[in-house]
Amino acid sequence: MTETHPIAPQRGRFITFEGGEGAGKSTQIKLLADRLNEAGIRAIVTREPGGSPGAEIIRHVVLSGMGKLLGAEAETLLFAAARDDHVHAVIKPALDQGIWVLCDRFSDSTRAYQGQQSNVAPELLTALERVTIGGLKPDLTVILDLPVEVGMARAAARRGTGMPDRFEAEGIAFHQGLRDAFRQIAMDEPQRCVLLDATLSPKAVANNIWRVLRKRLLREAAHA
Ligand code: Z5A
Repeated sequence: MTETHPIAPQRGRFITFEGGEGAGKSTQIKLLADRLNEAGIRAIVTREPGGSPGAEIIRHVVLSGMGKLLGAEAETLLFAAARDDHVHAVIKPALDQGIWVLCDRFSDSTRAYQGQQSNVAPELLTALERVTIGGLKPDLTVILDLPVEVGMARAAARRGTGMPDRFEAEGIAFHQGLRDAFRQIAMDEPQRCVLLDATLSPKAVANNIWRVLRKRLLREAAHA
C-alpha cells in the first residue's frame, strides 16, 4: 500500500512595520491586511510588545513605565520575554500554516529604542535575538518615515486629553534619534527593508506599500 503524505502548506510571509511615533503603522497594517485578504491571501495582524496573552501582560508593564524604573537592560529583557512568547505562540505557528503575519513593530524597534536610544550593548541584543527569534527574519520590513514634529502632533491629536505613555513622554531629541536609527537600519539592509514617505495621505502610503509588496513578495510567492 502506498503511503500518502499531506502536502505541507507553503510558508506564510512575515512582514514587519517600523517607524517613529504616529508614523501610521497601525493604519497601514490594517489596510494591507484587507488588501491581502481581498487578494485571497490569509493574513493576520499582530503587534509588539504584545500579540499573545503572555506578551500583552508584559506590554502593560513596559508601557506603564515600570520597566524603565528597573533600568535599560532589565527593560530590554522584558521586551525580549514578550517577543519570545509572541514568536512561539503566534508568529511561527501562523507562518507554518501558510498564513501571512503582519506585525506592528519587531526586533528593529529593540535595536532603535533600546540599542540606539538607551545604549544597550549590541552584544546583548544579538544574544537575545538568538534566543527569541533564532533564524526568523522578516521577509519585508516597511519603515514609515516622517519628521518628528509631524508624528508627535498626530499622536498628541489622537491621545486628546489622555496621558502620554512611557515612550510618548520622551522629548524631541529622543524621537529625532529614533528616526535616524530607523533610517540607518533601512540603509544597512536594503534587501529586507523599504523606507517610505509617511507624510503622504493614508491612501498614497498604502499604494506605495502595495507596489513594493507586489514587486518583492507576491511575484516570488506566485513562482514558489
Ligand atoms: N518598543 C520598544 O521600545 N522596544 C521594542 O522592542 C518594541 C517596542 C517592540 C509601543 O507603543 C512602544 O514600545 C513604542 C516603542 C516601544 N513606543 N512608542 N511610542 P505603541 O504600540 O503603543 O505605539 P507605536 O507603535 O509607537 O504606534 P503609534 O504611536 O500608536 O503610531 P502608529 O501606529 O505608527 O500610527 P497610527 O495609530 O496608525 O496613526 C497615528 C494617528 O495619525 C492616528 O490618529 C491616524 O489616524 C493618523 N494618521 C495615520 N496615517 C496618517 C497619514 N498618512 N496622514 C495623516 N494622519 C495619519
